[in-house]
Amino acid sequence: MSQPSANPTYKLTYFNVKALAEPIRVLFAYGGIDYEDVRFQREEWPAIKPTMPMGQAPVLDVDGIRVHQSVSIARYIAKKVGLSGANDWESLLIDVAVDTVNDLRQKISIAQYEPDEAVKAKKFEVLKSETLPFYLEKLESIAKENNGYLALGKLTWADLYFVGLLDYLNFMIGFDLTTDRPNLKKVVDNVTAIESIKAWIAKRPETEC
Ligand SMILES: N[C@@H](CCC(=O)N[C@@H](CS)C(=O)NCC(=O)O)C(=O)O
Repeated sequence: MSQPSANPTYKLTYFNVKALAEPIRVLFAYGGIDYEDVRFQREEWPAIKPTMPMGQAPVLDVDGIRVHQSVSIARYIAKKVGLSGANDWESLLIDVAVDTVNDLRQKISIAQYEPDEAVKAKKFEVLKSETLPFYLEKLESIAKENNGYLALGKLTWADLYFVGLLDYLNFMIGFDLTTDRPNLKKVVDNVTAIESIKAWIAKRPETEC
């Protein structure tokens, strides 16, 4: 099976939103890696969907070889930019943080994309009264233990993953999840203070989520 070159070209394809692609874009920005940021409109999706490996986006073309799954792609780019673990144990702790943030994302999504309005309202009630307080308290104490990071007490791709996803989570839930969570806010501040990421945030397209 063909493999990309040592210095490949990258093309990231996704809807014109931050959502699942933004952690990958933030990682590219952090590493100063050039890539083509292809964004399509919702109306274009039905024609694009059949061309996707699993009928979903985002996908990354690496030297023209197409891969899917946003977290796997983020982990791959994290290795390229030096934000993954130094050994298997460190990598495990980073993955634990990433998977916990992703679990939270999935729980919010289940409520957000519920088609029945009455059921959706009920799901949001449970989300706001039980699920969010539980997850946010856990994540807040993880960030506290790690001194404003989500793993290893230093910057890893788990922090960029969380911050990259945060606008989408906030959009779905309708408020800023870091409100009254000073240590989670510190994670955001630590990531957004990085010059290359600050520059990306300043120049990226304005999107609703
Ligand atoms: N596990 C996949 C999920 C991808 C996913 O759910 N993509 C959504 C957009 S956020 C999608 O393509 N939706 C359109 C569809 O399924 O038709 C990943 O993380 O990349």
